[in-house]
Amino acid sequence: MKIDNGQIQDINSTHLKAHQSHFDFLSDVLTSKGVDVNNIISKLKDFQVAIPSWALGAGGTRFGRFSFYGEPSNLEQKIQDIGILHSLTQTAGAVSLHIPWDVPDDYNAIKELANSLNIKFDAVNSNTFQDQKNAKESYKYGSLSNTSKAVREQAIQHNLDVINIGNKLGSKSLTVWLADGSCFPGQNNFQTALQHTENSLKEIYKGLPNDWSMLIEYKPYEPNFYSTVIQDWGTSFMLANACGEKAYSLVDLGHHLPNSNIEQIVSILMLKGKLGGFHFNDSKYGDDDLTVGSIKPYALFLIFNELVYGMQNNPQNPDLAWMIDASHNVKDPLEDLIQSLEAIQEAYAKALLINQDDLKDAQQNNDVVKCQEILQDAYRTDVRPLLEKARLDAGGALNPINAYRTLNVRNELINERGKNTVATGL
Ligand SMILES: [Mn+2]
Repeated sequence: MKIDNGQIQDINSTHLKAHQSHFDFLSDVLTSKGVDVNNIISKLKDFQVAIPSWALGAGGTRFGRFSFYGEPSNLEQKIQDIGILHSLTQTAGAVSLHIPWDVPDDYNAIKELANSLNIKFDAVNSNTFQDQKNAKESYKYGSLSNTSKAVREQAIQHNLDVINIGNKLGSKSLTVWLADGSCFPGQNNFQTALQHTENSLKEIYKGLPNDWSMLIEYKPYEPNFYSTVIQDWGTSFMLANACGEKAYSLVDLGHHLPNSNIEQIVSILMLKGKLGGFHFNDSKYGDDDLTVGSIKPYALFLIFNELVYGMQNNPQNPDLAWMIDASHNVKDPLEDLIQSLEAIQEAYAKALLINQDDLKDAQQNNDVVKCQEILQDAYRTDVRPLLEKARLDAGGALNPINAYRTLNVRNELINERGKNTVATGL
């Protein structure tokens, strides 16, 4: 299924008048405060978030999985789904492939399809957290950190293969997330495990093309429950430094212990020029992979404040690879992703409202109350008309969820694909 622009324009026409009056009002208010509204809209239009190839089907838990009808059963259909998201939201202009779940059969055909839908290939993700069919060695006790050289070599080779696959598609970065760690005290020697991991990453780094970057993700626990080799941003930062200038840390919002100050982590990594990628989701208890902004929208806003500050003040930090890394147990995956994209844009727009000069003055004068007023004035502004305007100008839907439902997208997909399709992934 492909949504054409005429269908979106038809649906938009019924909401245009309401949008215009909301936008005019907000635009007047913001302009009177000295905000450059057009600049914010143009930044929102430029902000594209990659959709991972594993997020188009229903997610599961270790207790089970409830499938969602009409799921994409191959890479072509997954890219078509991202095309639907992108045509409605105009903010999902990239796909992040997981290897080996989504290895293309025909590279040219996949590239052409993505190109026709305006979708780029973002970071490619390796998988050494599962054993693959016919694999010689097992990752049961770790991959890049394993005590066995043969296992480490197999895991290194897999990452090199992933780089090759990504290179054929135009990707420019490799994301490494390791499940390596231990479930019980004494199982691992912490130092040996880290040393093996560092050496293995250096081997992968040697195979990285010059214009590529390597993104090192961290996570404190799960699937191992006593220790994780790359448990936190400090470990990821150390490893990135050890590998070289093309290696960076990747922050996944769900990969922190409760109440971690993620905005501070983001800020420090950008100061050091080492924040390379970012995975969006939300959580209440652990790595819950819930819809972005559904639980802690204010924390998301504070994180975006630091991201915006870093993008404006830290030329030493590269452009970031943005991706949604969420799972959908009970929602239509496409509707869930639309809600996440909206929440990301909303937090970004609010962060862009902050007058950084005023904030700096207030900080300089230790005017704590004023600092909070500046942040919360931005946070309390309903920026949705700005998001609508950015989508409208780019050819997207004023209200993507409404358009998705009006166009009966899920029913169309079920008619095309049937009820019992299953997407590859977890
Ligand atoms: Mn992630």
